[in-house]
Amino acid sequence: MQRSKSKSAFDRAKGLIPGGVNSPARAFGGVGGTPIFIDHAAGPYLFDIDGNKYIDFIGSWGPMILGHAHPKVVEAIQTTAIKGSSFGAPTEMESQMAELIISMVPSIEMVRMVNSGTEATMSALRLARGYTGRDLIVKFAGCYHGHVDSLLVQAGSAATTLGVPSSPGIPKGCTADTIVLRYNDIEELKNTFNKMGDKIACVILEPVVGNMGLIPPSSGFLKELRGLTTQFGAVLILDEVMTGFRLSAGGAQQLLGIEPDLTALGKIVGGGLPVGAYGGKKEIMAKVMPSGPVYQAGTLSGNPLAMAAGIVVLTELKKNPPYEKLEKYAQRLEVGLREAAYSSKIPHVINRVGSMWTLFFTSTPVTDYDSAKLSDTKMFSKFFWAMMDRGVYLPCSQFEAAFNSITHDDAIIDLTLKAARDSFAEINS
Ligand code: KE4
Repeated sequence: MQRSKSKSAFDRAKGLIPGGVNSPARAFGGVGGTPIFIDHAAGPYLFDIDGNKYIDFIGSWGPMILGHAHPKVVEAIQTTAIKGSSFGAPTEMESQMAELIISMVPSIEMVRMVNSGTEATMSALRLARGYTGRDLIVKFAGCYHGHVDSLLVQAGSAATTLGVPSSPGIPKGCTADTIVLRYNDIEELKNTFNKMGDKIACVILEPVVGNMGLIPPSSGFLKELRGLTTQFGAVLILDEVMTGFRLSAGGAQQLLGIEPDLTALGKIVGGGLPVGAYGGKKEIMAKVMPSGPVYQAGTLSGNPLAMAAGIVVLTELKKNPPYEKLEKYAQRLEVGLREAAYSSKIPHVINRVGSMWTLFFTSTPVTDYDSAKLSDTKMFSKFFWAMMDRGVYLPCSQFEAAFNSITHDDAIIDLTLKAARDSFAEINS
């Protein structure tokens, strides 16, 4: 495949935008080469500016569960836009969106719209600290919750694994109250709570991880976490920016039977427009300004266009739940990928929950960040480009999850498996 137009577009962009992209995840840093520049998309397909067509397994990193350019979403945005795009004043669409979210996510009794997943998690953290009057927060190494200062940390050397900033520009003070633990490590969790549970404001985690590649919670981990947070009066925040409305209509929490105190949402809730949300128990949400003292605001929060797109998508997911179909097709893909990798004698692990999955190039089970990092990223990159050249666009990093949409049907799965068989053979030659 020739991609000369993307190459020159990238050269142009690099002189204008840091790294040529408006988000690092798109820069192909994990696989090398030039990112493709997109002209348009439809259903399961992306079309780049060189006229190449790809089966898309990124789906805008999660939002496109109904496929790209869904007619109902397009129509909702068009008809709303002619009435004005933003007023800075309340509209009834915001209440309609709130009613939808509350009806679909059982633990959410009240919700506030924001403009990104980052804003959702940042606001939920501030609310948990304001509600409990405590400062310490717990996160897990490898989980990503957006570019929130206090969550851009790596495990520190201190015995309590207090966080140290993982980016320049973040003062030590911002992460000094962040404890970083190992995902799925129940013992470490228990020890931490027994040591300082009464000082912990909240625990935030991805209930099913997408940002280390796909990692499911081990059995008992979430239940233990719920028990400890309840016992010590800490707020349990589930970051469902990726998993919300994807793993079931009520997200990972409904699929796995865990009831958090607060939930952060994003991606699907905006139908591809910039939307985030955080919500949970009324008693906690009532602390958010102007009903309470915890400040949070946003010029474009709940804007009509984003509400229109999100309402269409959530309504569709509620009325015609696609989850059995998503499971059926994704399972077929998983089995086919295993067979293809196996017959090429390539060490691999596939982690999957519903329509989120990751093919790791490793022979070690992937259960946390350390085990994920044992993967052979060079093999991943070779596979990524072999698939690209066969018209399949995987997430451009070993440490990201792939996302199927309802348009990734049998025919698409067949095309993907054919490309995978040939790609495994190529990289193994
Ligand atoms: P945004 O601020 O990017 O809308 O959401 C941040 C966020 C929060 N929580 C979870 C679990 C997330 O996965 C994300 C964002 N996900 C990345 C993909 N790993 C978005 C891609 C990007 O940063 O460009």
